[in-house]
Amino acid sequence: MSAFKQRVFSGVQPSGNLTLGNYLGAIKNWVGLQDSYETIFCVVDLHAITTWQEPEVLRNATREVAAGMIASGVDPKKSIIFNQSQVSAHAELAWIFNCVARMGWLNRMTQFKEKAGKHKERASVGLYVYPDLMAADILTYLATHVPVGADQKQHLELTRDIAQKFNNDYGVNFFPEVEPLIFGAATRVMSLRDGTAKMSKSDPSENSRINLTDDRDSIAKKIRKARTDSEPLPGTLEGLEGRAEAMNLINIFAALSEREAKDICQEYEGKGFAEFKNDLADLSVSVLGPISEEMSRLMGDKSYLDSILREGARNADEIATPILKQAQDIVGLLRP
Ligand code: AQP
Repeated sequence: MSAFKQRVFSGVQPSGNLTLGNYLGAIKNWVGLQDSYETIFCVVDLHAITTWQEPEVLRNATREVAAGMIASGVDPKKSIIFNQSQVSAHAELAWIFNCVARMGWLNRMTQFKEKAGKHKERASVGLYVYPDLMAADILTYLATHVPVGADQKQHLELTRDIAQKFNNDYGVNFFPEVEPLIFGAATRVMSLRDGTAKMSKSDPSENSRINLTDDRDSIAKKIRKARTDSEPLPGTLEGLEGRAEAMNLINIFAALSEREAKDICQEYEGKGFAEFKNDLADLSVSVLGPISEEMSRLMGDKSYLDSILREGARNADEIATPILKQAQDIVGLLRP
């Protein structure tokens, strides 16, 4: 039995509209964890500023991500919901981790390579050390489980490396080995325009993604316009090999309907995409429509959202600060 309390931590950046990828890969999965773990969910605004954000847009997006979590079923009475910059322990522990992590480890991070692109000398230093801050987000709560999409697996491995090196360097068993929770039928939702690219908030094409703020009409239109091939649907998962767009839509269908992808294949065997997309559009609208409407209602009540974030930050700080202090003591930082 682990000496660590079972605690879940996860976050989303307020770097644009929440997407169906954020919902199926992360937020939807958080909802069911609230009854079996102590759960802490964070709007990671310090991560968002690793790439330029217009200040007023960032403030709005921070509230909107909180609204998206609540509208999706994250319950402020069961979970701590707050934004990262209100709890200074994240940034303080991240500095210690900047001194623990090795350049060679960060050089291997594929997300930095993808986001910095060809001009990495022009990327912010913050973007480079993003995984150290993510490790601090998790470990300043001694969280044991982290529900994320498949794209975050490498960063969670780095979090484990940092925890292990810290424990080894200082001869302690202070930070736990965190476990990624990557589950659901759509752990990597792909762009609706290109089945080989991840659906992302920052994709310049609006039609590449479904935003959680999209109204019912836009959701249905984007699904109907989604890129596909000209073959009928196969009856098995093997038949989806080499058909990235078809596989993506089947996975989205399975995740939204909470069914197995193989059963969806069986049901639509030999059918064309027009019929399948009609059904997927109806399903998407029935699941996402109410979330979008609740988000817009919540966005009309900013003082309620701010009170949730304030209260959440107070509760998060109560857990994080004593843990940070212990880490500082272990390192030898004097606080007389
Ligand atoms: N396409 C996706 N499929 C499955 N899961 C996804 N996640 C993001 N995109 C997908 C998961 O959502 C959580 C929050 O992600 P994030 O906002 O912190 O960062 P990200 O992964 O960089 O998301 P985006 O949408 O791609 O943002 P931008 O465009 O700003 O970089 C994570 O658990 C992530 O796995």
